[in-house]
Amino acid sequence: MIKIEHLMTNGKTLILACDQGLEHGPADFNLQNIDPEYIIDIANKGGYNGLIFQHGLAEKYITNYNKKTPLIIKLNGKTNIPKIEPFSPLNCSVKRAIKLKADAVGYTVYVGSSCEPEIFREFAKVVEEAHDYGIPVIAWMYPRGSAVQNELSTDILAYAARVGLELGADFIKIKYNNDIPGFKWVVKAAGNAKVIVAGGHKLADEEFLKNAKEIMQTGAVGMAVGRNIWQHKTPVKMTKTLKEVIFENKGVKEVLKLLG
Ligand code: FBP
Repeated sequence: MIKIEHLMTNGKTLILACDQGLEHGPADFNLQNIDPEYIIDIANKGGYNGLIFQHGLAEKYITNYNKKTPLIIKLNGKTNIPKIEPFSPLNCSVKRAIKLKADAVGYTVYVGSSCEPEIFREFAKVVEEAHDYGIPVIAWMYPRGSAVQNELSTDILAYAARVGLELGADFIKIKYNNDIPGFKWVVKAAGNAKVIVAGGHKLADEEFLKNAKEIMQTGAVGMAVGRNIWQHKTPVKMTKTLKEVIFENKGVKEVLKLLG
C-alpha cells in the first residue's frame, strides 16, 4: 500500500489547486492571484494538505523556505484553445517531479475520449513509476469527449471513478453532480481509492459551502479547490470556514457567521 497520510488530516483532506493558468489561461486570474507567490501564501496560511502546481511553477516558485505545504505536481495538462477530442499530454516525468520535491503527482484521465487508449498508456506509466518511488497518484477522473453525453450523470461519474480505482489511482479527483445518493454510488465505485471533489467555477459563499457539506455526506474524503478560494476576496478566511465544514462537520449556517 502506498502511504497517503501525509496528504490528510484525520482521514480528511483539503487541497489547493492552481493549474488553471495552463487549463484556462490567465482569464481566471486578476492582478493579485496571477502571482504564484500569492497562491503559495494562501496554501501555507490556510494549512492546506496539498498544493497543486505544474512543474514550471514548482521549479520557479517553490523554495526550501516557502515549502510548508505538501507539493502535488500535475504531470499533464492542456489549454482550452483547440476544439479537439480531449487529451492532456504528459509534460513532466515522475522523476523530475521527485527532483522538484513533489510529495504526490497528479494526472488527468479523460474517460470516454477517443484518445483513451493513449491516455491509459501514459497513466499506467505514471502509476507504475510513482508507486516505485512510493508516492501517491491523484487522478483527475473527468468523463469528456464527443461520446460522453452528460459529463455529470451519476452513471458516467461512477464509471470514471471505477476506472481510476482499476488503473491504480490512490486519490480520485472528480466533479460533484449535486445528487447526494448518486454521488454516494460514485464514492462506492471508487472503492479503496479516496474521492476528493473539485471546486468548479466561483460560486456565492453559501452555495459553495452547501456543496461542500453535501460532498462530505457522500463519503468523499475532502476537496481540491482552486477558484472558489483564490478568487475569493478573503481566501484565508474562506479556507478556515471551509475547513470547519470538512474537518469539523459544522453546518453551513453556523460557519457562514464566521465569514461575516
Ligand atoms: P477549480 O476548483 O478551480 O474548479 O479547480 C479544479 C480543477 O480540476 C483544476 O485542477 C483544473 O485546472 C480545472 O479544474 C479543470 O477544469 P475543467 O477541465 O472543467 O476546465
